[in-house]
Amino acid sequence: MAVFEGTFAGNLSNLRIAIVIGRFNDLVTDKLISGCQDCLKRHGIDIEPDNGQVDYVWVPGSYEVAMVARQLAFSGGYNAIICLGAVIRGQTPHFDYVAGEAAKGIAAASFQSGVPVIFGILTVDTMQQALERAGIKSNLGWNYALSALEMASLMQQLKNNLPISTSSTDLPPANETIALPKVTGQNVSSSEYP
Ligand code: INI
Repeated sequence: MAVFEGTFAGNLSNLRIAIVIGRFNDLVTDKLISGCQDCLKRHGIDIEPDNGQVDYVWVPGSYEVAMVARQLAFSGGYNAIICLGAVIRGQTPHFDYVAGEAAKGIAAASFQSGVPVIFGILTVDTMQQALERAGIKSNLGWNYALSALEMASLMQQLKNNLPISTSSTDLPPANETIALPKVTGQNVSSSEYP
């Protein structure tokens, strides 16, 4: 029986990471990005957008994060994807819909693609709670980046060491672009989706 565990050491120069960020509540999400970048940088990752190791994708809000994360995951170009957002409870049930769909969508993107997609969506009652988690007390952006590094490392280890072949059709090769289903205007049965 083997033990597999992600590590944070070694040469991470080949690692490619995408960060998907909801612009809604960007007072908070800007700070989560800074936390993420601090962690990645201190693990030797080049965080400059122009240098190709970390890509940044902005979307309107947390509701849209999963859709983009899924597309990035299926592109085969990333070892991990970090989703950042801040959903703050208001007077209406809106919070539950946005937070719920974001969580479900991010889990599905990860599960379907086999690429680690990190859930970095703050779900809180007040702006104060959000800010406390985005830099005032601690910055969870740091933790989300660390989870991405750990999962990228773990998935690589599993890929290299599992005793059974993982080349079956339900796991996309890491370096191969997977065609996303075309929108035809007709109903597409769920079985046609990867
Ligand atoms: N998006 C958030 O990221 N956080 C929120 O708190 C939020 N609230 O409260 O409405 C929010 N709404 C926007 C949503 O994510 C979508 O962008 C919008 O509904 C368009 O699809």
